[in-house]
Amino acid sequence: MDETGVAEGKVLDLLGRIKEKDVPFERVFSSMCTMPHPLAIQAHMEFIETNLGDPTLFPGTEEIEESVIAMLGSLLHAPNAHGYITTGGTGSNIQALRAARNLNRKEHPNIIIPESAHFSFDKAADILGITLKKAQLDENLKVDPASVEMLIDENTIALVGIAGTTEFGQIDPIDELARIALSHGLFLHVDAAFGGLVIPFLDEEYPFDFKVKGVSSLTVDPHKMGASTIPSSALLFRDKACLGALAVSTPYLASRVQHTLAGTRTGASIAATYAVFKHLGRSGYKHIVARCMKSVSMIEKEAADMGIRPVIQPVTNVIALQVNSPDEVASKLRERNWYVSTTVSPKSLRLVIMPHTTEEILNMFLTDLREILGVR
Ligand code: 0PR
Repeated sequence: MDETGVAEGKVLDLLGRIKEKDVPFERVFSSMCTMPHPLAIQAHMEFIETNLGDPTLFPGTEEIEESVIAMLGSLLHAPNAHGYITTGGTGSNIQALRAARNLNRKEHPNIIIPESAHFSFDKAADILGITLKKAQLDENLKVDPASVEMLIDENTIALVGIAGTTEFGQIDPIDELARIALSHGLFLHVDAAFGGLVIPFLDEEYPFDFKVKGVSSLTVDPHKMGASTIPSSALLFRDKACLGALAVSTPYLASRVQHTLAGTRTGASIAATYAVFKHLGRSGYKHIVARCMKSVSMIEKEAADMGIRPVIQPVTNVIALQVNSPDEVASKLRERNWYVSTTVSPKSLRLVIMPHTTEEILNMFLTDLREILGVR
C-alpha cells in the first residue's frame, strides 16, 4: 500500500485497465457461470453492506433469504425445505456431507460418490475426515447403481448423486440411488449445483429432486444457471434435523446459533437471487433453458455434418464432442480467442452453452471450429 492515496477516478481507471485482461463471457464455452441479469446486479448493489453473519442486524435480509429457500423448495418439490445460501456448490456440498456425518457418527466413515463427481467432494472428504469411494459409470456416463450398492459397507454414511455432471451434463438415476439409500438407511445428497436450475425447465422430466422419496439434501447454484451474482448457492435439506446437525452456538451474538460454514456472509447475492427469481419466474427460466438447449441442438447438427459425434446424447446444456486431439483443437480455438475446455475420460471437446451464447456468436464459433478441423 502506498503512503498517500490517489483520486477515485484514477483508481477506477486503473481497475478498468486491468479488467480488460479478463475474458468477455461471449467468447466463453468453458464456464458454468454467466453474466448476471441486470436486475440481479442492481439488487446486489443495494444490499452490498448486509451481513447475515449477524442476522439480528439484518432481519429484512434474513427474510429475503428465507423467501429464496422457500422459492427453491417449492420448485424442487420440498416447499418446507430447510437451508441457507452458501458461497458456492463447494460450500453446499461440504455442509451437506458434514450434516450426514454429524447425524451418523462413525469412527471411519465413508461416502459413495460417482466417478463423475465434482472435485468439491475431495475437499469435503479431506476437511471432514471421510473416505470417498468412487462408483463406476455406465456407458451413458451415469452412475451405475449396482456399483454403488456393491461399495456400501457398515461404515458408509451417505450416497451422492449428480444432477448435471460438470463434464458431460449427465443426470444420475436419482430414483434408483434413493431406493438403495432407503433400503440401507443412508443419507442421499444430490449435487444439482448446475442442473438444479436447468432440469425443472427441460421438456423431458427427470426424477432428481425432493419429489424422489429418499433424497435428503440438494445443492443448487443460482450463480450458475440462475443468472444471479456470485456467491450464490443453496443448500436444501428435507428435514430440519439435518440443519440442526450443523448448529454451532454463538454465545456473544444476539442470535444464539449458526448453521453456516461462513461467519460473515453477504446478503447482496441473496437479494440478487431473490430479484432474478421474482422477475423471471418459472416461465423466464424455461425460456432461457429452451434457448440454451436450442443452441445445443444446433451444435449437435453442425457436428454431425462434420462427422463428429457427441460422447453422450446431450441431456442438459453441455455437449462434449469426440474430435481428434481435443487439447490441440482447444488450443487452436484459444488462438482465435475462444475459451473451451476438454474432458478427461473419455477425452473430448467440452462446450457449456450458457445464456450468454447468442446464435450469432455460436455461428462465428462453429465457422472457426470447421476451419480448425479442416472441414469445408
Ligand atoms: N458441483 C458441480 C456439479 C459443479 O459443476 C461445480 C462447479 C460445483 C459443485 C462447485 O461449485 P462452486 O465452484 O460454485 O463451488 N462447476 C464448475 C467447474 O468446476 C465451476 C466453474 C464455473 C468453473 C465457472 C469454471 C468457470 O469459469 O467446472
